[in-house]
Amino acid sequence: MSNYFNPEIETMPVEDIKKLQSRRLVEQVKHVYDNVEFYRNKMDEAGLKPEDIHGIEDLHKLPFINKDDLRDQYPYGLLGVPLSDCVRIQSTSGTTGRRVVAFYTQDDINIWDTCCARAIVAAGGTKDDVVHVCYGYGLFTGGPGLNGGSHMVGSLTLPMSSGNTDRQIQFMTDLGSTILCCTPSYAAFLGESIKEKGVKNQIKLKAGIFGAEAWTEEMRHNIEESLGIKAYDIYGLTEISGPGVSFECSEQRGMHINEDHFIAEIIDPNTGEVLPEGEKGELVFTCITKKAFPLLRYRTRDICVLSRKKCSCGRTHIRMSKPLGRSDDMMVVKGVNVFPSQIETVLLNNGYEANYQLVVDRINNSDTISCDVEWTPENPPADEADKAGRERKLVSSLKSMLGIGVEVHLVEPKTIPRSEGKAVRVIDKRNLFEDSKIGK
Ligand code: DLL
Repeated sequence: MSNYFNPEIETMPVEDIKKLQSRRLVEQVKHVYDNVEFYRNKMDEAGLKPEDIHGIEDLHKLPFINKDDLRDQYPYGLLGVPLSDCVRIQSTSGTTGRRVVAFYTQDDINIWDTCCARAIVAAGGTKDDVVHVCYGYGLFTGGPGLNGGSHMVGSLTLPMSSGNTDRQIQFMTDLGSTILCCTPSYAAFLGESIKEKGVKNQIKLKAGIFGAEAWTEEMRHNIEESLGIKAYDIYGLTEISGPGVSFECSEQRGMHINEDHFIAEIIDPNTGEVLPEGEKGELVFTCITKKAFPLLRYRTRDICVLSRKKCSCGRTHIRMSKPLGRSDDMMVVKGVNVFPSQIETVLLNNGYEANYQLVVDRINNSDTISCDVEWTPENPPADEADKAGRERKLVSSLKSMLGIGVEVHLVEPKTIPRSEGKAVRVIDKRNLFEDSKIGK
């Protein structure tokens, strides 16, 4: 039985993939030049016309786009089709200017579902499987993406969404879920809960597709042990469609990028110079088929390595390592993208200064985030009750900004450690990023 969803594409000779990419890139550049004023202006500024792009060898001539551009163009500035041709939006977390709203035509959704279907089939999924999706549904891309992929494969799809662990386990045992899709930290938590309930012998899971946050090989091993499955990584980002931009095959040595839809580059995050294959740098994606939200040379800020080394699974699409870090200060906490600047905004809006320290940890497979904030010397709390009241107010403002609970402690001025005069803003104790294992 084939473990490819689109065998002819997934195993296409590399030269043919490059030709396909070139053809699609030329069409896409014309599409954005004709339909998106933002791109037209950027290309005009760079003295570029669509005719100057003949194929992937000319990709480096196009300007980069980054998260600030998305913010400036929010909400409709990057639309490549009339709004009436769009059928869906998805969005990242965050209620500040960091929010990204991505638009999809029905064809764009089909492309996204296909990418996720490839990931499910690579993990051994068939129409006879029961795919249990407990990524969040709604604006987050995790639930809808794997849901759509599972439909395409023809599997029975359980749209569980996140939370309510007892119910998850109940459905898992009653309906015989065979493939689990969720964040790796939730998978680890489910593994423990199943053990505590003593129902492991009633679980039929064989594989899991886990992503949206960094996880280590050690965590993979623990999840595989506790759930008795093979655990596969999946990567993606809202801006580029969602999960399924790349996915792991049974070799578990990097994630194959769906190169018929996305061109990947690695650049030096400081200079923007394109780096040769095998070097570590910032991952940049160009969407060559999506029409509603067609990002070209989008800087992901994820630090990765690419490899074209032959993969014994037979797939020819280039592989990316797990993200090895970020070139900005974004953290993924409880599956939510968090920027320290969002926390700063809340503090400033509440009359504090930016003297704070975030401590992020992972305890019993669940992320925790706490924030020490110095009160200002002019406005110390009157007593313990006043202090507790102010902390509660900050907790609630942070919750509405980030969508997750942050523990807040008000502390005396000048008690947060400074390094070279600056407060050390973030201590991430989770140690999530490992060295690249790709191609080794
Ligand atoms: O996290 C999409 C997704 C959903 C991927 C479900 C996989 C599974 P965003 O919320 O836009 O989209 O966050 C994207 O999350 O730039 C990475 O920094 C991080 N990330 C995503 N997948 C992985 C992974 C979704 N497998 C940001 N390993 C990306 C490490 C990941 N980090």
